[in-house]
Amino acid sequence: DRVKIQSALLSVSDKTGIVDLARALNAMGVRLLSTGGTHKAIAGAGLPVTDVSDVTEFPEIMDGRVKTLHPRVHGGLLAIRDDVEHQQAMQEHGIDAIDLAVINLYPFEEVRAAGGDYPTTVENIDIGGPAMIRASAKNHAYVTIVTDPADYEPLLAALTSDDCQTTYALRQQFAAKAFARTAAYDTMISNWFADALSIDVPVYRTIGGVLKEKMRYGENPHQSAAFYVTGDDRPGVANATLLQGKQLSYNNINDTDAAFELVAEFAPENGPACAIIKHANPCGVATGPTLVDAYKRALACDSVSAFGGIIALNQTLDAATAEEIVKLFTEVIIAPDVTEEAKAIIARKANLRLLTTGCLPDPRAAGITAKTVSGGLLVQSRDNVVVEDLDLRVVTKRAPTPTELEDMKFAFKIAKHVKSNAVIYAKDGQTAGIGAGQMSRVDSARIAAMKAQDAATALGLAQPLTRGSAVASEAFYPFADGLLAAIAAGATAVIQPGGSMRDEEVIAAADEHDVAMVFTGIRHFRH
Ligand code: 93A
Repeated sequence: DRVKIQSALLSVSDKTGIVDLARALNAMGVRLLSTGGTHKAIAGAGLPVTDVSDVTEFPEIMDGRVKTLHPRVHGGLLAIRDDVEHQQAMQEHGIDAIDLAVINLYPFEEVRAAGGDYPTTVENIDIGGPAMIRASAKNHAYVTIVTDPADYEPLLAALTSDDCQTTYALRQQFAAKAFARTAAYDTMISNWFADALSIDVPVYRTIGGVLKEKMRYGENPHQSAAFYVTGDDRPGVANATLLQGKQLSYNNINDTDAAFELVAEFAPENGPACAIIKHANPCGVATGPTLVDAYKRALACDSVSAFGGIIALNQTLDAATAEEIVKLFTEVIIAPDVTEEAKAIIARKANLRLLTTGCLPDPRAAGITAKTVSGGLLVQSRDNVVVEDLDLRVVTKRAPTPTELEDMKFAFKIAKHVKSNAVIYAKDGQTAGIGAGQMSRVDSARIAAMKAQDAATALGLAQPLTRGSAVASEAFYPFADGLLAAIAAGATAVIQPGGSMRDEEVIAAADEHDVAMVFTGIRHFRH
């Protein structure tokens, strides 16, 4: 199963390590072939290398769009070496076998990320490269395909130790990686089109990404896990900078994403906001006059659950907030930025991960979300509805006061990020109690009220913050019972989608208790 490498085609956009690789291959007696720019780099180092145009006896044309798309190249990669007819074809058409292909692609992802204009981005769609990669990978019985500069070293190690040969197992591994690369490349291209055309629905979109890192384990220690990046430039955990602390775990990444997406509902210019997340659900969210106030107010909602949580901030982490945060055990902080002073304070906790993103993601932006089911993937456009854009309809006799209305909107924003059934009590820009993930809406209302009572006891308050609060439900109340549970907890204002068969009954119950209620017409299921 060993194949001796006698000839190699090198065609790379990322020229990292290519000259060293060419030098080592040359020293082992491998004949080198190369395309324009790569040829220039290798020949420039004084190494013998043949230009691919001399092999094809055809010049590179159309600004390089057609340089390797030729039977002498593809025949050399695809020929079955011990097939008599293939051998005849090679002789007849002057095709030489190519045993090793080293190829990396036009930097489509980088050009896209750098905000390249439409024609530039299109020009960076590589055609010849993927064709050669796929041809080589298909013919891995004979051909070795290397698509990643990180693999030059292992390749050379294998060749050096084995008389310039590769094993079938190694070629298979490289082939698998090669197809992953071309698949991810095309995914990036189709998603770029979807973005460029503002296609908000999951057609013409494919799901896939490039391996960013392997994790030590998944949701549980017996599960393996890896993190793939999709090339989407949405600021967040996938492209954040880790300033300190160890690598993020699978659960950290999931929770950090939930935290940052939630806090991004609060535009920084409207004032500081903080969200504290546990198990992908918020255990406290608050705004405040300063960032440290926002943090303290978020923490007050459920300081017990906040232990070991994830903190997301909508503004630059400052020293005052950092001083408060380090008092409690926290897993991750994510913020747009951090001051030098705050950085030094966080540094006192070596294990605390600190991530910065530069800015917040746009909650109104289009995009997709996906999850797996057995044998399939469910894909949908992201929930980019923002409560400020909704036409809120007052359905009760009493209209909400301006303060109630603010708290309603605040609570509904949070409801979008809480597992259904979600019930959120809020007062003065602070969550008073959050009920998440219950199978019954009444239970969510009760749990939220119970947590508010616990918080009041812990803080030594005379009564829980649910007294005189606004309550949000992410989906309609099917019966009046959930609403009555909220009223029993002291809510005076209710925001919910409406649209239940029993809306009349629910509205009547609100009116009976002089509660103000608005319908959003939009629900935020999160299952
Ligand atoms: O423009 S292409 O789609 N047409 C081709 O025939 C072709 N052959 C190689 N792109 C092509 N390539 C790509 O050129 C390779 O994938 C590689 O990324 C790049 C190397 O070009 P150079 O050696 O001129 O820098």
